[in-house]
Amino acid sequence: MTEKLTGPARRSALAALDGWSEADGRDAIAKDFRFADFNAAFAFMTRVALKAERMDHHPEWSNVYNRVGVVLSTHDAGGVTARDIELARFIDRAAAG
Ligand code: H2B
Repeated sequence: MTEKLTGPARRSALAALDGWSEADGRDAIAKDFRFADFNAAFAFMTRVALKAERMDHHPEWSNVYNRVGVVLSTHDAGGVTARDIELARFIDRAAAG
């Protein structure tokens, strides 16, 4: 199983990401995205969904029109692991188009 990221390794992994922060009240990272409209938001979610299936690692997310809130955590590990960091990097690229 992938190890939970803690301490300095976690802080530097998070610092290397763009705009991700510690989720409130749980061991997870989070970021909110805003797009031009629902079509752009859903296209983004589709790109992320296909990647999530390939990785067998899935985001927790919500969508309201052009906004998508994403929370990443590795359920099996009960916290943030390198798999969440990898998916977060992909998600940032997918949001950039
Ligand atoms: N996604 C996330 N975020 N964490 C997991 O531990 C996880 C997952 N486990 N997607 C996978 C699916 C597991 O439940 C299946 C059975 O491989």
